[in-house]
Amino acid sequence: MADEVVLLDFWPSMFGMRVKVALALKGIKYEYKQKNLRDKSPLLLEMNPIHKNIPVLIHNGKPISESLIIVEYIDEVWNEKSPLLPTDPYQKSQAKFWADYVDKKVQPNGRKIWASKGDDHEMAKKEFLEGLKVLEGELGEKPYFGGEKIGFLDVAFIPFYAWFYTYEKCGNFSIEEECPKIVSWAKKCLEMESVSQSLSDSEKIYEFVLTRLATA
Ligand SMILES: N[C@@H](CCC(=O)N[C@@H](CS)C(=O)NCC(=O)O)C(=O)O
Repeated sequence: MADEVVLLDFWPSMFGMRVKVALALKGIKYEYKQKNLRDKSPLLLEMNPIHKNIPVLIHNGKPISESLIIVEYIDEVWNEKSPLLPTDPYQKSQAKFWADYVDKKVQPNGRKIWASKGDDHEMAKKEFLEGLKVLEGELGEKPYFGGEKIGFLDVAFIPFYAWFYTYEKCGNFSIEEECPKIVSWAKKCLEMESVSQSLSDSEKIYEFVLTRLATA
């Protein structure tokens, strides 16, 4: 029986983009269902009753939530093509550590850059760039965080590139000036169709943020 794969998502979500990149790298066909987060559908509430958020991957009727857990699941289920997590337990722990770092440091500060004002906004800008610089150190001279090939941390972090334009416009800074290696890494990832076709348009994300701020 063919696998039935459904993704519940909302297009600007960096978390949803992670899942799209992972599915594309593995060559998995799936049904994409755009969800309205202001008026949550019975399907979303049924599939993710705990957090009630996207993304949710539904594989043969069974839901999986939380983007990093979903990417790990995809990697385990469809492991023949483009393995993402290293098999070595220590290397695996490190990839997961840094993906968690992205969620704890990059995402909340990035959000505060557009969603806050005054001291909070300034602090977020500073901490966001500090976080990127730490990641730049982790990348070192490697082409990808995963080494010679795209890996788990690359998949976890690359969707933020689609948000860089918004952070730069709202924060009035240049990420390329501050963290040139991160931007070259992102451009290298985007050379892969699986990545470029899975990321939402940066300018549309910025328009979405402006509309959200205007209607908040
Ligand atoms: N930790 C979650 C975060 C998911 C998340 O924050 N999703 C947002 C969209 S970007 C959402 O569904 N928000 C709606 C809500 O929480 O009501 C993950 O990695 O999947």
